[in-house]
Amino acid sequence: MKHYKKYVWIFLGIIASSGLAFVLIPQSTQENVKITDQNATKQTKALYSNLKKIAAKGVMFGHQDDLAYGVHWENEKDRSDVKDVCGDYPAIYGWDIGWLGVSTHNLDSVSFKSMKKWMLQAYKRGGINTISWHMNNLETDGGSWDKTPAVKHILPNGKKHEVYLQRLDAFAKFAKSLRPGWFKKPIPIVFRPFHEHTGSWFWWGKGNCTADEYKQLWRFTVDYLRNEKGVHNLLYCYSTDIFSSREQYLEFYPGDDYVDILGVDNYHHMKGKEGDYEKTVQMFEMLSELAAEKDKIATLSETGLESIPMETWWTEMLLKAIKHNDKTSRIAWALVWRNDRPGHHFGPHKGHKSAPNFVKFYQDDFTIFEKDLPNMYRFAQ
Ligand code: BMA
Repeated sequence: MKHYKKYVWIFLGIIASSGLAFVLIPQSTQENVKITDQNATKQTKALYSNLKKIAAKGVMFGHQDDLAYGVHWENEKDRSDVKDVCGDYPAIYGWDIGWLGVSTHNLDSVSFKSMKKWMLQAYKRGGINTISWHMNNLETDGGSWDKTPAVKHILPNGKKHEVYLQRLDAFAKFAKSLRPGWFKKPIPIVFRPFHEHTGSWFWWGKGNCTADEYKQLWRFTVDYLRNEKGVHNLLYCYSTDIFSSREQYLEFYPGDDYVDILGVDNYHHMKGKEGDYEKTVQMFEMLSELAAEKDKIATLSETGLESIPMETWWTEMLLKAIKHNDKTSRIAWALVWRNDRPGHHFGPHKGHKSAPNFVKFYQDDFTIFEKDLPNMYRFAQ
């Protein structure tokens, strides 16, 4: 009997101390993170909170398809053109899921199975993954660049709505399958659908759908993934192409409750032509102001100069514009597009004439690569 009492006391002690811990450890750090999905995993909320913090300290470097292939190579274990040049991996990894649900490979021949493997590798090393979606035109079965109006048809009650749901189901399955271990939750992802809509080259772009249709599509997508499919590992990034006013940036904006990160894709004004630098700085300033007002994160979600003919592009164009002033330097990351072949690459590669300048960019105290990252998936104490 006496023996039994001892265990009761131990049990009560444990309950009391965990209650005390509950009171003493501030839950606020977690609960206060206001993101689109209030039921997002703890790691997803921590990522958002850490992205915000790191944005104030420097700019993270990102590269599309970094681990999948580079100029003159494909599918080599642990290889990366960026690492070949500077010795470290990018902090941000871009992936595209165009053709998900209809093919085993994406539109650039990256198999989804390998993509998943690379995303998990990046995560385990501490890197951050972001997904864009060059979705086919669901009205015609053409590519993203087929401008036939399709948005109105894939909205609820539209004739292609069911097809859209199938695509979202495929994505939900993919997103939920990104588990780093048997009992682990899926890894956080920055999801950036329907990008560059201020341009008119995609079927979801300006001129091919109305702003209202776009907003409806965005909200439907978020609600469906979050509420119907139970996907809770996403941060949502809205990204336009170049813009020249706040009004233009916000014309298709679905609302603060549906967006976590404000992005811009800027290739047009990154060419080193007269006026480019000023236009880029202005745009970064507007983006940074908007993000600050909305208490969100700003990013240069895509950029690059095809095949980088300007040898000093890394420090004299990209970094200089980001470091221009207090506002521009709040850009959290800059992601350059893929390294496909000598005539179509946006990252550096070994032997390329911009490689020495990229090393300078890498060595700059303001740039952040994978090894520089703190643990992005834990709330800092
Ligand atoms: C474009 C080009 C294309 C590619 C597409 C989607 O900018 O790189 O070759 O198919 O992006 O990644």
